[in-house]
Amino acid sequence: MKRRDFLNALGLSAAATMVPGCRTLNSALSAEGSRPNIVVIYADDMGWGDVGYHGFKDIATPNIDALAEGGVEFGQGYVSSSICMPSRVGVLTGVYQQRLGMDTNCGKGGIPTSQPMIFEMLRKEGYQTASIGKWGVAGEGEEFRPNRRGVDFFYGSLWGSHDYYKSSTDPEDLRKWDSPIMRNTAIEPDIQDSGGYLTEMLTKETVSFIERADDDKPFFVYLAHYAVHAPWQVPQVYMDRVQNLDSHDDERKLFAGMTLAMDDGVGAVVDALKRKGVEEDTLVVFMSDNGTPNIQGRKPPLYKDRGETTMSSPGPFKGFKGDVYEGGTRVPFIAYWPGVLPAGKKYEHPVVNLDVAPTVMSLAGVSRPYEGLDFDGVDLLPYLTGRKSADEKPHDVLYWRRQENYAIRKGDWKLCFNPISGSQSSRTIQLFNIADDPGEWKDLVDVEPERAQQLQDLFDAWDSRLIPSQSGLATLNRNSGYAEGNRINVAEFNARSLLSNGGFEDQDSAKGNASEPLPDLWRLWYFPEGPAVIAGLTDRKKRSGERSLFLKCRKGDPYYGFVQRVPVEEGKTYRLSAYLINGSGEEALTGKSHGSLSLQWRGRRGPEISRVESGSWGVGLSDSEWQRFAVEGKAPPGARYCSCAITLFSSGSKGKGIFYIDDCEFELS
Ligand SMILES: [Ca+2]
Ligand SMILES: [Ca+2]
Repeated sequence: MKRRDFLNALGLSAAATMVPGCRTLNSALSAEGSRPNIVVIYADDMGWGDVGYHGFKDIATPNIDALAEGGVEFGQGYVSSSICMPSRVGVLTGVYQQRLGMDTNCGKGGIPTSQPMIFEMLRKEGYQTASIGKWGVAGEGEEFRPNRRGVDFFYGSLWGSHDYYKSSTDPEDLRKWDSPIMRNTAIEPDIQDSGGYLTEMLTKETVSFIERADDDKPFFVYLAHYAVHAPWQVPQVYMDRVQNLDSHDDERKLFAGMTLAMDDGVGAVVDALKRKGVEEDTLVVFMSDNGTPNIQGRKPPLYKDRGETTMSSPGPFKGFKGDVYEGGTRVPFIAYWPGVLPAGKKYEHPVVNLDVAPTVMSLAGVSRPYEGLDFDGVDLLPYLTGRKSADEKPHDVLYWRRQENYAIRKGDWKLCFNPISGSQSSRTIQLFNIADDPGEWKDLVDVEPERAQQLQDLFDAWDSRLIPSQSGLATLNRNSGYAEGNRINVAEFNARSLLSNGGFEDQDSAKGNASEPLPDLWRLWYFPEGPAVIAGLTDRKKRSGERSLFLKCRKGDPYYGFVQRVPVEEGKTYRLSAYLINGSGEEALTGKSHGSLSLQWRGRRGPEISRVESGSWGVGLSDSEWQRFAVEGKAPPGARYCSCAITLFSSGSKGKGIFYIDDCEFELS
């Protein structure tokens, strides 16, 4: 591209806008008649409170802090997903990963080859490209491997996270924690052979790539550190250097050691740019792929409470990795380019990792992908250099969706639903004002019902157009009838009973052993695993609506029933009730079979704490009148879940052993 065309492509006139105290952007771009180099450093599982420049004193990140001081820090920098793989798909394509069917971590599929990755686009524009560290978007086929996706130099592992001291040389160990370290397509010797530490090895390879990069062509390096993801491993040399930090516990200090090793690497990369004389010709982006995980450390309890600083820190935010709360999605995010981007600027409008690819591609003179979907992110440079006015925002709306979790942010308002956030799921749709309450501790959904509904509709308009997930997991709460006028009523949804569909009018409720059901829908669960339980929806006997659920008690099957796990609050009293009726004539439940309704209290993980059971029912069950059974109990200290169970011990039923259930309810008493 001729220089004039290139500048036009960037939207720069000959008299470009001056950035106070900076070179003009076009003088920087044209000084050597070449395009800038680009370094994107993507940390793993680093939370908002894990960098010094956010004001945290129990962590040491002098080199990352120096990037913020010498560049632009984003006060509201988001990732498009709060877990590894989808976040990486977003940053490496500039497209909402859900539009490519990649909403969640999975080993299936891959970034469609019809959608160019940043490497493929930059290579076509004459860049030398490197991907160092965690690839993490591997997919099943060879066509998804880095060297097939525009990467000139690859060093790292194809799959998820990695042991820092060990690797395998067996190509079959692809998805293990010690998966092979690859140099392009060849497997490297074991890490344990060299006594290396993976964080340092990635730094060394990045520095080496920069040193040997051809001076005639710009380079692009994507450095995807495994740090600071588990496992919790760090050499003593780093621990010695963090001894003086004022940490609230040893595990936070260990985490600080791991972080310091990565921070050293950031410094080494910037030093390499300086030594090569290209620091002012290089855009450096630093960010994390998602926020603080909810499972941290070695000391029980491994599952942490919202707002708790453990090893990694979510700072002031609620939420963890995996959630759509700010603690999962708002991350450290910096753009550094001395002389071009202002130094020490704090940019406060929301931005997202999807902006990285369009920003980088604009520097290469490309405004949209050659094929496939257009960018959802935007070129941030006009916003950062003052070519756009200060009140113009890069994004009107941002969206998040992973399986059943979703969120939308428009202006300062954010609507979100976190039903699959482990033991701290939310069963209602929530509304927060992020400007007043960035931590999302004050739910305003009842205060601003119209605003909540507008955001829900806006979300559904976007979400209903998404394609199915390549993971094969269905998104159970997608409003796919939105275009036909179906609307989810937020107030009605939030007012629903603790467990819905106890009347069994919905086919989903009869699915056996559903792996991760919505927390508020009855599901069939049976023990032991094995031959399919004989149960299902029927209209033969019903108390309400069109259907009830029948269970057939086979001789020899020791135990089965109908169970649902529901989040509960300790100290509150709950009541489970259900209507039951026996089968008639030959199909009736007979013999010694007996069952009960029970409330089984459970903590975050692990065994039951205690239970309460209703009186036993069985052969006395009427075959002509529906009978109501109920059990009530107070959630004991430590209870986070209640398993609501209608179970039957089936020893010795002489008939066909069928009984029916309808109109189950679980409610606050
Ligand atoms: Ca991650
Ligand atoms: Ca019914």
